Amino acid sequence: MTPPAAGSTLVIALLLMWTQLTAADTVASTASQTVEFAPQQPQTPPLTMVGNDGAAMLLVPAGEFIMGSDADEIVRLAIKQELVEDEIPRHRVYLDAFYIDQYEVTNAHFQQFVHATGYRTQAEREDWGWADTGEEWGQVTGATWRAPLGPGSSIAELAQHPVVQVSQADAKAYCAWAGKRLPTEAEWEKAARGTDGRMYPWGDQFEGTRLNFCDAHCPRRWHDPTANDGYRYTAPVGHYAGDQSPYGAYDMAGNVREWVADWYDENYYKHSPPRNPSGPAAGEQAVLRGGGWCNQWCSVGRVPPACGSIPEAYLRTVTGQYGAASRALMASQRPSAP
Ligand SMILES: [Ca+2]
Ligand SMILES: [Ca+2]
Repeated sequence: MTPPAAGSTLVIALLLMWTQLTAADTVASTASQTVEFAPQQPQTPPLTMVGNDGAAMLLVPAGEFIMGSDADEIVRLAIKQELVEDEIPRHRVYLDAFYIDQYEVTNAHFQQFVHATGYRTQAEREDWGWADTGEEWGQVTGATWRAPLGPGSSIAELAQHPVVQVSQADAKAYCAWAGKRLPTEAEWEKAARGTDGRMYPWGDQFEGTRLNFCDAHCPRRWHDPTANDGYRYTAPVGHYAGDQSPYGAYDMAGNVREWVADWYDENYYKHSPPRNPSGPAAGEQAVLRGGGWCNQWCSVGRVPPACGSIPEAYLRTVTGQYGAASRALMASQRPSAP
């Protein structure tokens, strides 16, 4: 006779346990000293938790969501289709439940990681980073997460701002230290837009007061002179109550762009698997998601290629090594599907 599979054995054991409890309950009710047994209820994962790094995390329940964009959205938003071909079409994707950081990783948390491990970022080892030089980006010697704009700058007043000048490899090292991993692109997109296919974390209409983007303070020629978000570069994480996703994650439209785990393939959305997609098996560039302080939005025109980005929260962007924060995802405590 073929032995039962391990799963079957578990089911049988649980059923036996329930039978014994029921019998014991009956016996107990007739005894002089009553012992009560509460029926076991299915465990519902908590909506929030705190990671090993002390960062707040949010539950994104299992289920389907709408990923990507359709050509009609591109027309409605007056975006050139060739710039967003890589996020077409809209398609349904199922994801298991997961927890994701509520905020971009801060300088304070990254500093904890560095103090604990002695880690040196890629920019520190190579002694340069892409940094703002006034009108454009430039390769600036000495620009690192400790000195985001190069020599003379510091993070002394920026403890609650997102860490920048980190490569995807740096972000992965941070996540490993915190017992987490980077979100997949699909996980990031669901955490940002919820299940209904909206274009921004808050809805379908761009509103320049809801996020840190290239406003009147921004040192780029494509800045929006009519908007004032209060910050020339990064803002403290969670500063904009309006830039909050349906699950409660902040700054997924603005502030800094964020590393995800996936390799980039411009055709991936056209053939990605419908359940838990994890990106192409290999590639040369990694995906960044969301907009940043230097990005303009559809209300004010196009982002030049020098910025390396597309001004929609859900448009897929590719970039080089530096200049983004990471939003870490907890993998080791992934809950069972509710
Ligand atoms: Ca700004
Ligand atoms: Ca962001």
